[in-house]
Amino acid sequence: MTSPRLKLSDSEIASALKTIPGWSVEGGKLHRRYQFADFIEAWGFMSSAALVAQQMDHHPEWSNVYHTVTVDLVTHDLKGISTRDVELATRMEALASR
Ligand code: H2B
Repeated sequence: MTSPRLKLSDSEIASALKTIPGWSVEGGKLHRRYQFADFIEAWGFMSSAALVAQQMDHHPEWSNVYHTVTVDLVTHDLKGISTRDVELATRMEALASR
């Protein structure tokens, strides 16, 4: 069901970042701050992303303040950024732009 988790090298991370505009690396984690129109849009995004995260067995570090959702993705078991972080970021992009 779930895709493999492969830890990425710095150069692999650099090329992956080109596929997910808006994301950067902060403190060794994939990072993005989403701004929605209002709280309910932010919460709707978090609800749908939570279902995807659970399905992937991959859980974000995130927080919400009003219409802002701040996301950090890292693979704790591998102590670094993995293919699954990139996959979750890609899926979050699709959800955020709906
Ligand atoms: N999420 C994240 N972000 N990193 C992990 O290493 C991780 C996870 N591990 N979700 C998963 C759960 C694992 O510990 C369980 C047992 O599947």
